Amino acid sequence: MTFTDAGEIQRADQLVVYEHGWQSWSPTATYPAASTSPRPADRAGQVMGYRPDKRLPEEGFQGEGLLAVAPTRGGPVRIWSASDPTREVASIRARSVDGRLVVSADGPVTEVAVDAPGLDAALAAWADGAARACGAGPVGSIPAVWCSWYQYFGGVTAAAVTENLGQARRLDLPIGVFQLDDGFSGDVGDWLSTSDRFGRPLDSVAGEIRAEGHRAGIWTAPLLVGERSRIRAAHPGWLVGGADAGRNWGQHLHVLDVTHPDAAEHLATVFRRLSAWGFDYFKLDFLYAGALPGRRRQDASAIGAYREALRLIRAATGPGATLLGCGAPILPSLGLVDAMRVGPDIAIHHEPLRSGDLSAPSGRGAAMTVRARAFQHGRFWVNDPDCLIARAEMEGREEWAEVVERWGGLRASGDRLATLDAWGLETTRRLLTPSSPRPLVPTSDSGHEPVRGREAQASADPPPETSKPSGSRTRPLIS
Ligand code: 9PG
Repeated sequence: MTFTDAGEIQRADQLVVYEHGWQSWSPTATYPAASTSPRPADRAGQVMGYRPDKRLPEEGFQGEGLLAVAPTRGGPVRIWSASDPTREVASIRARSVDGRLVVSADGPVTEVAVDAPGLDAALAAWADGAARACGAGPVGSIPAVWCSWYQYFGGVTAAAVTENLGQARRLDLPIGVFQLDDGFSGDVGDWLSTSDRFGRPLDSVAGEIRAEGHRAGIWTAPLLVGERSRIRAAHPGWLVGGADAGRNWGQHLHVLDVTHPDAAEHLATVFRRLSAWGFDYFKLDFLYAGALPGRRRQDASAIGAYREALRLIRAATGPGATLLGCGAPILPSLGLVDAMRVGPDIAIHHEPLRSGDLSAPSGRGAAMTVRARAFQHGRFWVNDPDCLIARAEMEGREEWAEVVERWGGLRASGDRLATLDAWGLETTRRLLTPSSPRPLVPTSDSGHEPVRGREAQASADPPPETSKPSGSRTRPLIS
């Protein structure tokens, strides 16, 4: 991996750096140029939360396919980005050298200078171009969702879904999609069977959701194959050689090789079956696995194979289905998903537990990265900030509701509805609207009406130049 200098800017002490992380959960923020962005605590943290196959520099920054530099006192924003992120995503570094900021990259990048009223507006203008070039959009609207994960986690049961369907009806909540999350399946990779603990087959759950007048949604991690799964035992030849997708669910995770015709057919069959059972909203999780380098059956790049996997899923689910990427490499997904998780998991605790790592579940980590990717909403896809958690045990629930309302696109509820208090219920009801198709961050030349209400506040947000560089190692300027 060789880095070649791509640009240089004087007076690093008067600059801020916007560093864009690789996948949904990767920290993304703006920092004083003389500081250093967060690093994973260990190799496991890097695989799950950062870019697994790229070394990080000791100091400074490494944006994955996107890095911007803005003067603190205003002026043109310089943006370096992968020239064609649907083929190759260069890592883009910035480091201070004798008071200057030196930008370098390990692959093809394009630089633009945008004269915009602030960093967000500049990134929005860049995103308009990237969306056009990669065939992303037009962005539609997605109905409000209920999701089982943030209350029930891996312990979800069919009975819990039934209970919340009943509560949604009694409370007359405007929920369009009921989405079953992780916890139902026999094992990682065996997506069509449910465990005895979950209690019922998937077709019956989908039928019940639809009979209540909702769309049925389901979580899978379609490109993962668990060490213990039946599919791994039956088809060891379907795995990407040498690709390590990390550990979760108490087991080692392999990657499905979609360049193997039988594995590709298997993937399509899984999604055709889920569709036939009535599901038409698919949360596709741990997608970073599909873009890991490794030995594949056919000569395909990691990103090429990843995009082929998403095309297969689209073809199998049909044009009417909603695809939500999660744990997904952001820029390689352009043009292929309807919605994208743009931050790490929300949690009822504000501070991240795993050694303070901002890619781990937390209120602080989610708010930071969701805010930093707001400009992608309505341009690339519907941004998913993650679920609203409105129950009383949620630390800082007012602040998180504000993030979801202001910087999010997709509106989803993550609570057991029966347990909501008056504030929780009122806030859930108010926020559960279909997502707005309108880009969240206006550009100076976007032709949009000057936005009003909460989004007007977004555009009038103080640009980063009003913040004082703190010189801190990990604290972003915009939080
Ligand atoms: C289900 C969940 C939810 C959630 C997703 C994803 O071990 N890990 O590092 C790890 C990271 C994220 C994660 C789970 C584990 O969450 O974002 O919404 O669907 O999977 O397992």
